[in-house]
Amino acid sequence: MIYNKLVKLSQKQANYFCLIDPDGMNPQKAADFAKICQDNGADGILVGGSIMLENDFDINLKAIKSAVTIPVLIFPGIFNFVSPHADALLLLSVISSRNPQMLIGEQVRAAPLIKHYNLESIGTGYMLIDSGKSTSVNYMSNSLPIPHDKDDIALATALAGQYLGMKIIYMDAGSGAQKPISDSMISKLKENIDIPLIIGGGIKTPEIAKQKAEAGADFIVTGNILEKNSNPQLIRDFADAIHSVKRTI
Ligand code: 1GP
Repeated sequence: MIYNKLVKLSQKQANYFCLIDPDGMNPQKAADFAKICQDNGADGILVGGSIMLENDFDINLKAIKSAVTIPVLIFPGIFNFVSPHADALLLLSVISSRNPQMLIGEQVRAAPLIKHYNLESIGTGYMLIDSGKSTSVNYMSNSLPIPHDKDDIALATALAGQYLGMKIIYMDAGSGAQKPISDSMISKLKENIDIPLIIGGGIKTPEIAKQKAEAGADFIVTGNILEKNSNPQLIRDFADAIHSVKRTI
């Protein structure tokens, strides 16, 4: 099970996920990019985005999966992204939202396909945090983010997710966020929840990534920055900075 692998990784050190938005990419480019991520230290590949203008998700996912051996996880911005060509699907419920479609409606639509493909599904409490500007995911999910400085609300939301049986919390400032999630919010969650914590949105440098890992992120996600600069050395620098943060349990 991929989930067990992720838990083991999170007990050892902080880890690095590269997010690939496959919309409009050609399969060879998607596969090559995934391989560069793996070769430079990424621990997993997330595949997804907020919108799909080209109908190429499946074919790109398949190409990515065949290029790497690290876990390939579907990160569904919208839930018509169910495909058998992944190791697992992060089945998100946007628990920061009060929009029923994002809390349960999309998941009901996705569930029969997940069953059909016998796809490992990882119940994920997905929390949007305000980042200073409206992000695609705010707009597409029609939900208000949790205020940037309300650590207590974020903690209560994450605990609710955990008590509801979710297996992982993904706290996201949204792709291209002006400011990433604060260290204090990350620490507050890390100190109080027992399930792995993914942090993403607006993480632009290896130094910031390391800081977020030290605050308590078990998995750091970068997306945008690699779209702008896919220099393998930058990926290596992110991976090294993040992996330097060890966990003692
Ligand atoms: C977005 O957390 C991811 O959902 C990554 O964000 O694109 O800003 O790195 P960035």
